[in-house]
Amino acid sequence: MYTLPELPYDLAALEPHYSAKVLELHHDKHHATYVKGLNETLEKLDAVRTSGDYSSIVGLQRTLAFNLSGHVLHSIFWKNLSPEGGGEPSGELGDAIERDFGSFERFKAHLTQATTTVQGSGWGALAYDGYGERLYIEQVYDHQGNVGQSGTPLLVLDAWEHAYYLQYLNVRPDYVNAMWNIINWDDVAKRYLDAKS
Ligand code: MN3
Repeated sequence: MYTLPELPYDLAALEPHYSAKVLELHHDKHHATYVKGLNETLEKLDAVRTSGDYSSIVGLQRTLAFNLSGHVLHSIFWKNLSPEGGGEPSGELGDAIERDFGSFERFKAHLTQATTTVQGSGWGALAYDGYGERLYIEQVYDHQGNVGQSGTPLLVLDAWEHAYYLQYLNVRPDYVNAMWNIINWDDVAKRYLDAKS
């Protein structure tokens, strides 16, 4: 059984950049729905294996990928944010961003654009490719589309309307620009070092 993780800060901790009401709905309703859907899908797949009737397999595999990826992305997203966040990464992560994107400013512009221009619902993400041993940016459709198989997500930005509409209305760029003030670079750097090793 998968469970909904607790937020690592109070609901109002990310204000004014991310409102308590949006955070509450996003975590307690949306993320919780993916966890519930994930557990239900695993139960259904268990029943399929027991019965030997695989007629529903295609839909269930898609639903599994959607809910599992949704759960993983949101679990990372909450920890990628902090009331003490913002600024720029230093150390090995800062060096790798300069190496693979040219500069922090170019990386920031690229990830901002990838997140704000997602068609429909999706995410922008900084990921580490363990095969090429380098960082790259993903533009994710829904929770699981348009991604390579080798990427470990390090920093993820939710571009679904439920992530910002109540606070930023239709202006997705304002939401993405505000998020840079609360990025927890210590968490991103830890994920980078873990992914490398
Ligand atoms: Mn979301």
